[in-house]
Amino acid sequence: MRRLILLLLTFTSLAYAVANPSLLINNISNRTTISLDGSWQAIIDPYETGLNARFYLNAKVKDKHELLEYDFDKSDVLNVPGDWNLQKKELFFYEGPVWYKKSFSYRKREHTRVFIHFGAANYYTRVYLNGEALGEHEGGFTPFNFEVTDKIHEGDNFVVAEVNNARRRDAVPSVSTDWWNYGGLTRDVNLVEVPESFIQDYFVQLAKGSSNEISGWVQLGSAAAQQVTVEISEAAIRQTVTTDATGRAEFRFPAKLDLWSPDHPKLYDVVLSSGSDKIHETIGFRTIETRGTQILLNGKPVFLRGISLHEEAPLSGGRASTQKDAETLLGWAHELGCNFVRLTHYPHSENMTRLADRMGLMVWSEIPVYWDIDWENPATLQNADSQLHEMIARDHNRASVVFWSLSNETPVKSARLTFLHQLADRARQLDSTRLITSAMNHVDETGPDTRVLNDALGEYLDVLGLNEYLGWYRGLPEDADRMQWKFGWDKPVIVSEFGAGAPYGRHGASDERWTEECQANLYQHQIAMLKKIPALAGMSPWVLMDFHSPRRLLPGTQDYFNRKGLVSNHGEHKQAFYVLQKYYQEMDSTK
Ligand code: GCB
Repeated sequence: MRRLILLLLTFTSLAYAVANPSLLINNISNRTTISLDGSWQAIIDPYETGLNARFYLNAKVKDKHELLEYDFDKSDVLNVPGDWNLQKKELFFYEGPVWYKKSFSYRKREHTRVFIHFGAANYYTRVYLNGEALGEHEGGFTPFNFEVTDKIHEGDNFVVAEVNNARRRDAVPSVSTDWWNYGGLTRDVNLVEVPESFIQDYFVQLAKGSSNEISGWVQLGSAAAQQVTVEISEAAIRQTVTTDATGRAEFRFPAKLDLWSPDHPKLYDVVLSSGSDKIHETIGFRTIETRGTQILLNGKPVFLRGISLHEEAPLSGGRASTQKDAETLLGWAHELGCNFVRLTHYPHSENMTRLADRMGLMVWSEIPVYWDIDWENPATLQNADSQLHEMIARDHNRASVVFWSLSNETPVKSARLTFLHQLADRARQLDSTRLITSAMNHVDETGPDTRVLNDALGEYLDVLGLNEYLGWYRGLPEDADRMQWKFGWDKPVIVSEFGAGAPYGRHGASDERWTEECQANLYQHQIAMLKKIPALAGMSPWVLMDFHSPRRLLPGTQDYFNRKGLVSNHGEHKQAFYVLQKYYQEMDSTK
């Protein structure tokens, strides 16, 4: 009897066991891919019927008596990549599962492994190929892939993905955010073909603390001892290493390189080859470190002239996904005079970080540990950890990325400190070359005109991010004139947010809330205040462009938009844009 129970238990747990994605393949855009973007049939499933009804089988009725209560081929379509909210009026507020199906034809190739790769899907995704479960993924902004070599058919295939953006208390982010919960297959979906033994990932960066030595590692997609060559012909570098039995090799070698910086965003063609696999990558080399309250780029102090932005599509709205979206957003940052962008509050698409590499913009990249989350839940920590891992894995060769940010405006309590401490350790273990930061907003009011940032989290960070809304949520813009700031650590400070809301074209007196004049006035007083903070190493005001938010309800003014943009969602530039631009341009010319 006991054996039977044990057997049953094992069987049940196997039946429900869900596979995690395979190890992430780096640099999809330079591999052989077959795009699965375009129209996907979609079933909106508000009562979560699909799993029990086995939608993933994509069944068809075979005779007239058969009962089947779904049919992908008679269902409406959604475009991929894209959120569903802005594609169909009735989905604007929808939060729940949507089942996507795409049929495609495939020609098998010998000695080739195949993976299905998702740039991102918000939030929780289960994937099936030809009716067979591939696995699940949690987290709305990072890539994942599953190997399908043994499951893909010659000829006709179909892939089904159930994407569910229902908010959950234990999720990351949790139930409340000040941005739209866009659901769907929001980034590209591709089949990726690689040789049997292939270069799955690599880290090719300047060694920590050195500007003339490259150090890093390469990981093959199979456990094999094999030679890998790293070549940067423009710098006369050719190094060969041999992987160990797990397919991994580490290396360190001298390199004479022209360093990457905003003024000179030099990128090299780096070629990695092993057996029949060969992959090109563009990598810039730079150092980033701190000394007291300074941030040093390539050994020299740099002030980060930044702006925060959401990944919202300019003009059309919705989740941004195209190269053109990235060009417009970062183009505005460039026009502002920025050398830095804070990509809030989740990892943006790879288009953004690759473009930032080319444009010479330093990047703050962040995971959506936002406001209050379920700090004491080990599954929540595990989830945040895997999102951190995926963010770093995707972008760890980008010169532009100088900060990994762990969190935004999290409440001060001990469970949160333990949680974030573990993430800080983890980030450093995954990448020791970049700086670790977080945006904090808990300050002590030690007097009417004095504020102290003393959040214990500062201990674990390299750079202190401070969000302060003096003059908007509290007090008047003029209060900034008297405000004195102190910090609990001798570390660089970035004022990672300040701002005020104004719909474009609303004019009035500078003390009238919601006018462009009021927003511009607040920027003037903030800039004057920030200039007086000796530890200030940079800033990224809130925010580049107006963005959709379910928390911004004032009719005629907000209409579900956070209006703190310097640019409207139609691209019009508000007065405050020019206030900040003038400050950044003057600063740039005097540096
Ligand atoms: C914040 C948050 C950001 C909000 C912003 C606001 O402090 O970090 O996500 O959108 O304030 O507009 O209130």
